[in-house]
Amino acid sequence: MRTAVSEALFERAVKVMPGGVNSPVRAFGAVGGVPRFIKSAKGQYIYDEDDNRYIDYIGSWGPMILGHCDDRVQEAVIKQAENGLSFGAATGLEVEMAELICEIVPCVEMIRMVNSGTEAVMSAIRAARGFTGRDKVIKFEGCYHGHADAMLVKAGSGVMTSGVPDSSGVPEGCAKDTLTAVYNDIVSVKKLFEENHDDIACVIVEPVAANMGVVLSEKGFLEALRELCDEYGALLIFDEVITGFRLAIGGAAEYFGVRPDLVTYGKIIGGGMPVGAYGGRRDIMSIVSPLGKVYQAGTLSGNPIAMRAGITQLKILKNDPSIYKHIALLGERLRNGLRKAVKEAGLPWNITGIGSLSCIYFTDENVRDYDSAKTSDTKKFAEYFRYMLDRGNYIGPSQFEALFISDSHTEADIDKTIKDAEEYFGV
Ligand code: HOZ
Repeated sequence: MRTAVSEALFERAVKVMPGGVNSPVRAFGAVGGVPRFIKSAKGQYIYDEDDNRYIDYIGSWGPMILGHCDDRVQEAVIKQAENGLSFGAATGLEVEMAELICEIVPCVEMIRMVNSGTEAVMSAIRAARGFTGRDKVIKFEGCYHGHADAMLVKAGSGVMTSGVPDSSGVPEGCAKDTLTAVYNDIVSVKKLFEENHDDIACVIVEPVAANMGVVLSEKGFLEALRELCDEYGALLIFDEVITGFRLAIGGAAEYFGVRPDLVTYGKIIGGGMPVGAYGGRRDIMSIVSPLGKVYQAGTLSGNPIAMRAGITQLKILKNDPSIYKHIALLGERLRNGLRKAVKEAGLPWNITGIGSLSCIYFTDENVRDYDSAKTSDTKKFAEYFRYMLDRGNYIGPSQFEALFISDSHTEADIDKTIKDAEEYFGV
């Protein structure tokens, strides 16, 4: 595979950007080799600067549910751009987007647009603290909620491969109110509530933990969180940056039938444009400025191009439930194929996933939390990653990321990926 142009770009990049990238995982530090510099994408494929084509299993980390460059979304964005790129003033598009999300997701009665998942989480936590008058937040080890100071405690995603569980540069004061519990272990949450019962503002959780690989919430776990929050007067926040509008049109809240008080969204609602949002119960959201005393603002929030892209994709998803069936079937096909491959090769590796999200762990442990996810042999993952990449399969360059499937993927794509994996495993 040709990599000369990517290599040359990386050489220039490291001189002017930390690690040569704008987001750590992209540097391929966890897997080795040169990061591929991507030039374009269409449907299920991405193309790098050396003109290599890959089946893309990242999909911009989730938002490209329809696939890249969907004609309908592209046309809507181009048309919208003719009217201006940013106004810093109220627009009808923001109203349309808010109405659409409130209609699709019953637990969202009011919503505020921001520019990223990080910002959404940061703001939702501030609203939860303002509403409850409490400071402490419970998060789960291995869950990633963006890079706001208070969330960089035992975080997932790139933090997990950095070898440092907590980021440097976070003042002790910012992290002291962040309590960490064990994913899928309700006893660990109960204990924190008992020790801090009047002080906990909220519990924030990824309803499917998709930043330590893909770890499913076990039956009853989310329900038990709901009950504990109710018992102790704390708010339940679902971080649906990855699951929102992907697991089902109403996200994980709909899929699992558990109603959070607040929900956070990221890139998915922008159809690939930089967006985030937080929303939920009307009484809680009414505390947000200018209605209430919790301040939060942003010039680019509700940006018209991002709104247009997001509205277009969301409407397509809302009107065509077959998309969810298709991506879930392909996810199942991939997981079954990989399971068969490792079984035939006599290997004990674990394949996890749900719907269009999947992961392969190089461990024989049942992965259900941060500690078990960490037992995966990341060196083996790196070798597997490079093998698959060289054969045109672009999966996340870290053990602790999810693999995403779009509506543009086909059975033939999935079968090619399975065949490459079979070869790698020596089947
Ligand atoms: N931390 C992101 C995935 N969970 C990666 C973002 C990126 O590199 O674009």
